[in-house]
Amino acid sequence: MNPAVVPTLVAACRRQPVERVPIWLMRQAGRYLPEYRELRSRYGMLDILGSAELAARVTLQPLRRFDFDGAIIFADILPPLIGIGLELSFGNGTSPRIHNPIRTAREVAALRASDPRHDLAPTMDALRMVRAELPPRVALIGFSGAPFTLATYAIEGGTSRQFTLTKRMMFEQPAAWHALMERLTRLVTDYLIAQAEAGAQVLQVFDSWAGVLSTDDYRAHVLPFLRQVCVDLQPAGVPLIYFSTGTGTMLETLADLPCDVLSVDWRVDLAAARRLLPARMAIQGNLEPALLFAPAELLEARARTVLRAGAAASGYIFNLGHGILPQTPPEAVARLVDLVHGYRPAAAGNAPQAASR
Ligand code: 1CP
Repeated sequence: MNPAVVPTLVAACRRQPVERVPIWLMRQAGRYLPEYRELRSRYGMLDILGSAELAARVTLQPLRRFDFDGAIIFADILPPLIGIGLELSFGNGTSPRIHNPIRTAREVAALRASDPRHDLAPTMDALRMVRAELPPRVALIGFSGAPFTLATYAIEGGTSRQFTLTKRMMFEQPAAWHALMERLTRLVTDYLIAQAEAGAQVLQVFDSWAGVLSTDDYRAHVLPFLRQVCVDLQPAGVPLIYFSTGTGTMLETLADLPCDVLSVDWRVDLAAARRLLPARMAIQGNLEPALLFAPAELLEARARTVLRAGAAASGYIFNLGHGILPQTPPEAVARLVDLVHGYRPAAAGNAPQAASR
């Protein structure tokens, strides 16, 4: 890799001026691509994740079709839980399951120590393989689930609608909750640092279910652990993106996180987010994912609205408000990438804007 080239995505994370708005899409490697479905018909999810060669190949699939500015490593938020003793399976077209969920203080105490460098070695090898293949202008993105979102899977045993067991542990067994969150915070931090060492140039933490909490509970039971992740990651020198959904009413709380980029969902008004968030934070988002099914003119009009608000200041990354949906037509993705790259950000070539608060 040419060390002189700073990928546009990395520059935008640092709020440096860019010539064009960088774009990548959450879940860009996956089920909307026929070449992924073909490979997945022959291999199980854990087989792909256990093979550096297959994981690297899937990571690169969308890059062969689209001019994305980032390649997110093909992995999942749940396999790191295997290392601490959880039994995980992925079905075909069904939600992943954890067969020995954690519900008591005793079960938290019995969790094993995990070294992600060793326990997730194929993912680390895949990162190195992908970095060697990518052009220098494309950033390699590593990721992890956030402690809270991982806790919901560990406690519920799978996906959930009400998250009752999770909230009950939080309220009924605060010591067990605290101990579990501490274990997950350590795991997430070690996993992200290992990915940075293996070549990831940007890291994203997915807190997909954070929006089920009240602001007070988020502040008391989640934020301190996330803050720890952000602080412990600073020495790695890799920008950190925090993504959550359903948290539009908590932006002022999220503004307290010492992360580099906040990724907001489609419910958030981007111009309002710009006003509420501190100028030290870059913003990522937030096109409604279902707009990729809309007629071309509607997709383009709505993408332009997002671009105008997002790219009004430096420190902006175009993305969807959540992951790309499985049935999405790949042609719509191609159209979106062209549109974003054709847009000239108002802040291009200018110094980063002065702090607005
Ligand atoms: O570009 C990419 O797709 C990168 C790989 C990636 C990522 C970033 C996968 C592969 N999963 C994830 C993150 C992930 N996994 C999240 C956070 C992002 C989000 O909210 O969308 C979550 C909540 C999961 C958990 C998970 N894994 C689910 C959701 C289940 C639920 O609770 O509703 C599912 C269906 C999986 C399996 C999975 N992970 C990835 C893929 C392509 C799949 C489908 C497996 C298949 O059938 O091929």
